[in-house]
Amino acid sequence: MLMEGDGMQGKYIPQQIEKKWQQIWEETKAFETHFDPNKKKYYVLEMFPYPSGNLHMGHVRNYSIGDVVARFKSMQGFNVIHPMGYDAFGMPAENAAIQHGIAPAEWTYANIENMTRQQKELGLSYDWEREVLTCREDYYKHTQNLFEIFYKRGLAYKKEAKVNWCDHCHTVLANEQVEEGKCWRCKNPVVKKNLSQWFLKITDYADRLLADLDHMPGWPERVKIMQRNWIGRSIGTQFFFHVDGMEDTIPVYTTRVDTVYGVTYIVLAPEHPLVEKLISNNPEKEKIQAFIQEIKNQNDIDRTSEDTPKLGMPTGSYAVHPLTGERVPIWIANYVLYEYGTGAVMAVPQGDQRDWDFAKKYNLPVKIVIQNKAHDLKLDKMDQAYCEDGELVNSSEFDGQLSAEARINITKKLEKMGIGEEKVNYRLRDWLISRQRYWGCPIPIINCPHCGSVLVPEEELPVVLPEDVNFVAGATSPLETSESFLHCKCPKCGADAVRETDTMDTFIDSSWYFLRYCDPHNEQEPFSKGKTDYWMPVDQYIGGIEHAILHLLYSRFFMKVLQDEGMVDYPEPFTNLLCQGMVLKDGGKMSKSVGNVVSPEEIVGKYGADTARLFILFAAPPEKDLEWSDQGVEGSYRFLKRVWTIVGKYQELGKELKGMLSPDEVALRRRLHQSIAKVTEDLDGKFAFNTAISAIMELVNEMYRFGEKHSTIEDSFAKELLRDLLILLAPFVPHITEELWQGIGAEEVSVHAAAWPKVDEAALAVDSLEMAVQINGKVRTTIKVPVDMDKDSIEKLVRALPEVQKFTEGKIIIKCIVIPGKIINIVAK
Ligand code: ANZ
Ligand code: ZN
Repeated sequence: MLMEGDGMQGKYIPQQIEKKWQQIWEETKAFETHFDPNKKKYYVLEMFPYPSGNLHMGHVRNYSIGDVVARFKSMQGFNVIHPMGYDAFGMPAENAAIQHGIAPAEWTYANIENMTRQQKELGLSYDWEREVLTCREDYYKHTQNLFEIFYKRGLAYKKEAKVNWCDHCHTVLANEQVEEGKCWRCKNPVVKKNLSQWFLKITDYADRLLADLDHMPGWPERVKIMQRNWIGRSIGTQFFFHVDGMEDTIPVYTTRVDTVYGVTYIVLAPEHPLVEKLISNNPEKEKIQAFIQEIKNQNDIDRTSEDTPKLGMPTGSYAVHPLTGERVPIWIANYVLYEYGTGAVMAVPQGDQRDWDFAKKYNLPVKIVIQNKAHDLKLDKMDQAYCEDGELVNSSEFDGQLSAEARINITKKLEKMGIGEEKVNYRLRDWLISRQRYWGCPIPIINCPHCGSVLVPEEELPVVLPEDVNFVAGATSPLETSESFLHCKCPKCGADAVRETDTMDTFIDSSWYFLRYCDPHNEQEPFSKGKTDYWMPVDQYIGGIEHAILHLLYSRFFMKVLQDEGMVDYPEPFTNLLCQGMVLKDGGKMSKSVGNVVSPEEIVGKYGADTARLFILFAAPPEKDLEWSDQGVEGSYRFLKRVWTIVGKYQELGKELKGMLSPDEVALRRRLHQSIAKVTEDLDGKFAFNTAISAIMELVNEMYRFGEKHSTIEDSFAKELLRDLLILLAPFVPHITEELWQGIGAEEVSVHAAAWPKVDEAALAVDSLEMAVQINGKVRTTIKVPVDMDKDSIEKLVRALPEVQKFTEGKIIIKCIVIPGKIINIVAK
């Protein structure tokens, strides 16, 4: 017996063959792709990494998945584009500069070099000719170009606003980058600051971003749900209350105007501009002002969370209910946000839990206006709000109406009175893109004392990042310290002016990189339409779920704007999206702080890239979390050694030339074609890599069994078997298959240039024969069974036949004798 890992080709030493093939692939430009409108394209893309310094297992998983898809599609005959690049602007580079005095560019390029080497050592089939680095002038020049397009379309504007500020990162953040009140990057609490900042008008696209989600069957449902919730469209009614004894009105927004007769007070956000006026005659004025200050320091998430204690104070003023004429008190409370709706709500304790809690705490009245027959709501029996729809009571002429029709009718009435209308509201806010940091794309704006904000003329782009800056932790934007950068002339009037010193959110860089890959060397424009018309949209995008509402929403927004600009022909960038699961160790996420990190370099060094890839693809379906297992890695390594050995062995066995297959060979060929069918089905859009790999493992086991029984095999079949086995394995383990391919005498120089095998339906067919079934001496029926079926299985089938059950009803089967190939004899009494 041969030892596993040995073969007629010598020992399996992955470190040697992997290096060798990586070099050959690079020299022969094996994965370069070319624009060719005559060929059907396939665009597979993995989210490009931030150059933090080293690949982690999450990267390896991401890239391995993409690489299988790319190689598989390419063997299926598609013109595959599979690019890679780096999301290279960002804070860690700048922090390195502050802490260690290394220039951000130097730090970044060194990391990119190291990570690219690690990627190459994984044998990934990237077209490196298309590499995109967002921090390079040849890229950010076009990012600036796109900003100018947004600006000219009225989609970029500067506004003073209360914004999210991270004191640790020393910059502002977009709403999408605040997670549970904390900075998404450093987890420090976010505070509010009033600053003049640049925004992109993503809210103009809220309805399209929402509506198109309904036509994206290739996206996971949970990502679409997250985006829907983030956009947060609601249909309601906006109308106003008069302030008693004043000219002022208070507009409110409600989705439950059917509850309007249950309003017992009004609540304003502490930031509401009317507050000052309403409290001006209140003797407690100073106390209220102190309270307002306190609330302003609470973040929005805390303020609206169900479990945060509701805090409030009465203003002392009253509003007049427009339908009943009743006077209701006006309060200020933490649970109303200034940025949403009108910053004021009509409070209905019966129908809203927050209002209920608040009313109970501050002894405000509760009125029942929605009744439910099944519940028979009574005030003294309720211990929480009743938030559902129902039938209106205590609601004047609307009594007896159901909530849904009452909403329409009450809105109509308010409309007639000239004080309200139906209103659609979104939770989505405009995208704040200014960052007070250095290592990002400069905003191409010049601030002129006479002309205000002026765009840098297109022909003067890029606005280059200067190098004469000071990185002082906690200082203002470092670009302000560069004299050479700061001072310039206004392009409009020629006066002395200064440049904008904020840089752009790096999520802008990543909102269009997939377009640049289609045309990476274009100096004139970000990309040519001809190129993106052919390559776009991305057919398969692969990345982590953490980008569900950041990068994935921003990129969709960009595509739509560029479509309106006539630069692209598609409304959506990514047709299919796969969100891979996490890589865990001992049940927890691999992380430096926990100390459970397994380094890809170490695994690749010890077992080779093929083993690492195989383990990762085999251990779990791609969307599920994957538990790291050293035994699993060993198992994958052992399997590859088995493949190595069996391929060698079959080359020796394949000598016979009898021109036809023996029954055992027919059975093995059937197994081969079953495997081809299974692997093809599993890879084609399903990404069931783990079950595809098990099918190949079973085939290999079958080959071993055959090899123990026989000393020869029909030569032409041996060739087919080895060829197809290596092709099936090639997308997963590209090096070992390429090496073995050289020995089997195949026509194509590379396994990766071979065509994906077709299933031979004839090989799947199983020869069957007909057998008579005798019961107590009489032939009652016949049965068709495969030739190679064993006696026990035949007996089971026969006992289940309806005829057999009919003729043995009420009797016991004493004997069932199977004479293979002939007859089945049943004796029943
Ligand atoms: C009265 C009412 C009665 C409400 C009831 C609900 C239930 P969505 O669906 O998310 O749009 N609201 C409005 N503006 C607010 C703000 N600035 N801060 C906090 N809450 C605000 O939610 C709309 C509902 O949220 C509105 O409908 C309002 O409360 C509250 F039985 O008005 B409702
Ligand atoms: Zn931060």
